[in-house]
Amino acid sequence: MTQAYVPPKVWTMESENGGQWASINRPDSGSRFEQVLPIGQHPIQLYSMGTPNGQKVTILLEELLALGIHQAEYDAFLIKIGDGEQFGSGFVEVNPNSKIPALMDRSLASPIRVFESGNILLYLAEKFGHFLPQALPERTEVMNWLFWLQGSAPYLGGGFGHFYAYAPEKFAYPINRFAMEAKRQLDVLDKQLAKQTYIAGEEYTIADVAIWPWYGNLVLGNAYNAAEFLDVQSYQHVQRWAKTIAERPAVQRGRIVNRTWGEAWEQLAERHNAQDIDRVLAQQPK
Ligand SMILES: N[C@@H](CCC(=O)N[C@@H](CS)C(=O)NCC(=O)O)C(=O)O
Repeated sequence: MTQAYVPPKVWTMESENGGQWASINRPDSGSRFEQVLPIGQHPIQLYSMGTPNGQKVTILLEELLALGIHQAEYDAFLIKIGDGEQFGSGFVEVNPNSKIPALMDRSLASPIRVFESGNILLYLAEKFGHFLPQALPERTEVMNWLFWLQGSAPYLGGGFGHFYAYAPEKFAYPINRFAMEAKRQLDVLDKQLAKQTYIAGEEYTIADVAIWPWYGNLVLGNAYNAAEFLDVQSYQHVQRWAKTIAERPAVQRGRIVNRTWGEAWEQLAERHNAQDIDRVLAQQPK
């Protein structure tokens, strides 16, 4: 057995821990350098990256545009979180928590900043009046699942994904703990989706938009190289739901925005108009 770790009386940061994201992590917040964020021509300015949290917002924006809502036109600028761009003064003004995604709504006389991806989904759904039912019981069920996702995904990403895919070494204790939790969460979703087409009922809502980039990508084998390890095939209702959503044109468009890895046809660093996405998707092999 390796020597047990004995915590010191007071924790201090002694060195980088070597994990994939180690160089950007520090125990303090706030801006680290001066930065002016670019502003494009559209009312909505998004500063993001094509991680699951980023995909939530670009998928919803593309869904709104697919409904013909031109006011949802947006510029999506890439924030390279691996290079620490979220710690620039401009980004910190939009999100003091230094995490993507962050959005500025410049359609108003006094622009509004919106951060936290779940809140951005809620803001856009309310602003444009789509993907969130108005009646209290149905709306509450959507919010139940939106909050569920915001509370649960950190165990999948920061817990399971971190220790299984990104940590400098494989440690049994956290991998066992978070694999169990990830599978428990998948079972929650599977039981819910056994009863109905979408997460919150028969209607596709922002709850699905929030959950798919995390748990949909996971069961489709697009996250952490963990499909076999977590036996994702066994969650048949989540599989059915994930595939149905993956077929939506707006999902296929939104998932590639601010993404700079994967196949060439899934990478679009910045989006300023619909043709930017069309051009990339046209490279997809038939
Ligand atoms: N609760 C936040 C989480 C956002 C988040 O964790 N973003 C990650 C990328 S997916 C990030 O910006 N990480 C950069 C960092 O931690 O410095 C949300 O839902 O918006």
